[in-house]
Amino acid sequence: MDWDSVEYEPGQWDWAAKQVEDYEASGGREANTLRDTGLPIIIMWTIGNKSGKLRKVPLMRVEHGGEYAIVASKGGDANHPDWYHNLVANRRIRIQDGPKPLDYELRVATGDERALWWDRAVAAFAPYQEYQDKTEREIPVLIAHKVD
Ligand code: F42
Repeated sequence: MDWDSVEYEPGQWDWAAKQVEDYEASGGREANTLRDTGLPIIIMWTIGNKSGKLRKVPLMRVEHGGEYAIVASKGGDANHPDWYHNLVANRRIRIQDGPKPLDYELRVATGDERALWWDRAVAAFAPYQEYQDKTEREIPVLIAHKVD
């Protein structure tokens, strides 16, 4: 995956796009929490499955043993976030959790693995449970592991 050759297109939610901009500009030293919660975030890179453009998405940091949960909550919206469809089409992503983005590959968490990671996700960010309670859809959880 040659990320450098892909054009970046910021998302429609200005506050999230601004967080990406500020995080990158400071190498992750600033804009690294969700608003004033003090809870850490990461930046995920995906390729748009329709546009072919680079999409950068701030997400809560749910990390365990070098792996990360990607929780497609969108605040408990009735629909999956747009970027979720990119992940279904292409499992290769980048995650920036510090000074530079690194390469990861995703698997969809199901059964016991999903239950385990869901508990980790809620421990990191309690509102995920409220989001799940208010939507009919099961919030997708994907696990990212490091690749070279
Ligand atoms: N969202 C979460 O779902 N989970 C989190 O843990 C989370 C944490 C978080 C922390 C900080 C922060 O600033 C934001 C946070 N968000 C979290 C919000 C997250 O960053 C996204 O803004 C949110 O999930 C909505 O994502 P979205 O892709 O649905 O955004 C829409 C509004 C959007 O901008 N869409 C783009 C657009 O231009 O309309 C398209 C994005 C895209 O990837 N398009 C694909 C393409 O080909 O380019 C096509 C996708 C398709 O439909 O097939």
